Amino acid sequence: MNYNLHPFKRYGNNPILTREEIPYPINTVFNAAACKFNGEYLLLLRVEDFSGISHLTLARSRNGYDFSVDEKPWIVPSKDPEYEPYERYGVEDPRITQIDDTYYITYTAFGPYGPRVGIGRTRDFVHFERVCLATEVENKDAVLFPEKIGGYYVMIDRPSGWGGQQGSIWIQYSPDMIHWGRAKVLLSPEPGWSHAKLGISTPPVKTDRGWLVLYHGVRETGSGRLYRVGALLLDLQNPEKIIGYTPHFLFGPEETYERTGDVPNVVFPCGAILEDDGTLKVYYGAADTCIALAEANVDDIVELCLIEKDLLPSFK
Ligand code: M1P
Repeated sequence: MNYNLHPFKRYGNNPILTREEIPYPINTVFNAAACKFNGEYLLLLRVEDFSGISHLTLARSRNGYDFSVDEKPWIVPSKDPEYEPYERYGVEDPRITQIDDTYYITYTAFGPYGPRVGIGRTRDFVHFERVCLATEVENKDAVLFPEKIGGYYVMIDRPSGWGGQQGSIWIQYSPDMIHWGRAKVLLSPEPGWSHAKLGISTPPVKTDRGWLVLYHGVRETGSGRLYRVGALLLDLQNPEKIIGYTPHFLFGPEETYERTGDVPNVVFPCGAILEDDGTLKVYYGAADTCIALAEANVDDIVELCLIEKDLLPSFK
């Protein structure tokens, strides 16, 4: 049987947001979290200012394609002494997970000691409350599962450089969203398209065949890093168990806006919305300079994870 190994279709009017659409002067806008709230599509944009520091600003849409950006930033580096030393250089790369009536936002808190995972929450996208800095430094690309599993909140993250392994994806648990532990490696870089490092891209989407997560894989080339996207399928009851995996990338930089920018050859999804008809809308930063959208049928991605399960990483 012939499978389409690259199931994503780019939106015809990409990029959907560039710095021209931000109502105040900025350098770049990229890597946006996504969710639906009160019948609207929301993007939480990573906006980098001219000093190189990032903050987060909301954009809103009725159809998921045409967005208008709020007049002012929403989440900026904290002045609270508990957070300030760790967010001094910016808040970056958010992801949103709805758990019951609360929207949790994981983000990279970046400061002089390195990146840490921050968690905050909102119920109305007006008030934002920081919950904790969930990890120590050299950790980022964190996503939360949309429900407790076995009585625990579950997070996937990417600590780097520990145990001699660079850039593996890990999983850990918390009883209260503050204290995290029982950390284990989920997936490590393998030779090939993602040999240099991995990171989870989008929060887990529940399907009847498993938790679907998109991840990015990085290849070091003679011309710099190449960021592309693959998929993982995790067991619904035991998300430490990988039940499907694409050993090849599903989506990578091809268009000029993905090939050219502040950091060339990067597609970096942080948000995915599953529509009722099975379309997965994936919002991604392109070349660390703008935001674009690609869509695929969720079953096609799940199928690709499952047909090649014989190629599951050897440690599983
Ligand atoms: O420049 C590409 C990406 O590089 C970093 O991602 P990661 O640490 O996962 O490799 C981040 O700075 C990210 O924001 C950026 O898009």
